[in-house]
Amino acid sequence: MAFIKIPPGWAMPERQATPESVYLSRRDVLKKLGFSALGIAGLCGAYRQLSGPHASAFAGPQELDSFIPKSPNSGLYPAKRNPVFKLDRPITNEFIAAKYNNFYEFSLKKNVWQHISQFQTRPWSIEIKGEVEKPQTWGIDDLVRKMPLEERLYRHRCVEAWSMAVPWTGFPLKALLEQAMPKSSAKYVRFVTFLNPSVAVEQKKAHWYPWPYFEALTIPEALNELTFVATGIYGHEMTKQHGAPVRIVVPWKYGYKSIKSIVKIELTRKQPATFWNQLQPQEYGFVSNVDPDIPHPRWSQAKETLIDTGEKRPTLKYNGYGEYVARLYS
Ligand SMILES: Nc1nc2c(c(=O)[nH]1)N[C@H]1C(S)=C(S)[C@@H](COP(=O)(O)O)O[C@H]1N2
Ligand SMILES: [Mo]
Repeated sequence: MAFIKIPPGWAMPERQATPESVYLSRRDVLKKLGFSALGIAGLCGAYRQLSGPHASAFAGPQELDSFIPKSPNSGLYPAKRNPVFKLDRPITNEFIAAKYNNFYEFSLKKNVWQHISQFQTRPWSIEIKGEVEKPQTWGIDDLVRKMPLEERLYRHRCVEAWSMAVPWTGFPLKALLEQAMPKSSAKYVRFVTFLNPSVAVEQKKAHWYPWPYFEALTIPEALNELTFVATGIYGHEMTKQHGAPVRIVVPWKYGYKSIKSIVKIELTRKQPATFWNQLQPQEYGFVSNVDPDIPHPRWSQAKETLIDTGEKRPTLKYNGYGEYVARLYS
């Protein structure tokens, strides 16, 4: 298998940017959105409708707990933050990120959080197979205990032109693939989400989609140091709506490449089909790198809206991760 040279993290331009080390509190967000001190007092415990890209309602810490699956590994979070990965913007408010999701298995709208209460993420296993010397299956909790967890701050850019910036906890995909010993014949990595239509109701209702959700990367993309297997978010275990118990995070590509709640990883010789590319190839490619200069056929990609503050920002080529990945595409 081709092991590739990885440029040092300090080569990243965001390194100069102001670090944001604390998560915005609900109060800070309310302030940013223009609510007065009086308004904040009046809002205590209440839900507030927001327009535009904002979450339909704020979650509170207690409600958030209901989104976090019970597991024997909760003591491993928060993991130590890897200081290499800096942001050029504040971390997105956690409570808003919990109520503004794409997870089509549960809802075709952003209100995924209202459809996940029956979703069980234990027991859960992940299988690795295909072009590897050591195909194997791990139980999620054995896997998490085995891998060295770290926290990373990444930007996330959805193809729909909204974005967030969140602390993920997990480990590089490369470390996981190495356990299975890829053969030199492996050229691609395919990922598959669970299938359980009785719980994930859109897997039954939205019958025109080819469930279960599937995605793929090339081997050099999969081995890039940015490509992350996330088992946690915001310093605790992964919430159901963000893809519990384990998802992939590919921060220089549009969000649909970052597949949630995976059960299978398969190394292949040929380029695998991917969910959105198979459905609408004229709108969604296999590669799907974030690029402000290539408009979606139905909208511009030049700007993006931050989901908590509503701020608009220019979109960065490779979502700002060109130092790590541009050479993969030259
Ligand atoms: N299994 C699965 N994974 C998925 C999706 C999905 O519908 N199903 N949506 C994708 C899209 S379009 C985006 S933008 C991100 C959203 O991640 P978030 O809800 O954690 O912000 O998940 C991606 N992973
Ligand atoms: Mo997305």
